[in-house]
Amino acid sequence: MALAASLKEADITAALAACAAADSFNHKEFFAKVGMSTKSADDIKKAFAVIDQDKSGFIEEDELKLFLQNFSASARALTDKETAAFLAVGDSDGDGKIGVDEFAAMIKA
Ligand SMILES: [Ca+2]
Repeated sequence: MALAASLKEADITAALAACAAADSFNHKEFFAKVGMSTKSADDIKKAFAVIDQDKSGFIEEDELKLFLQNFSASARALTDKETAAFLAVGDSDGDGKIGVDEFAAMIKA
């Protein structure tokens, strides 16, 4: 995976293990554990481009739901509840999707 290449495998494993149970995903904890909180703005833009699978320039709800699978193909999908909560945190302009600036703000918050 393109995202995994810029992160430590052990960090990804630990971050995914911490949210293995349904409804246990916490974006702040995940971004910190996986090592994204300390990444440069440029690296965060690259990560955004991977998660934005259809290259629409936004992370939509369906892409957000499969967020964890960008880190490991065998990771679970987020539950509807987690996806909605994640979107609500990131979507500061209320357009129902997450832009690159909103994504960066969420990681650095
Ligand atoms: Ca998209």
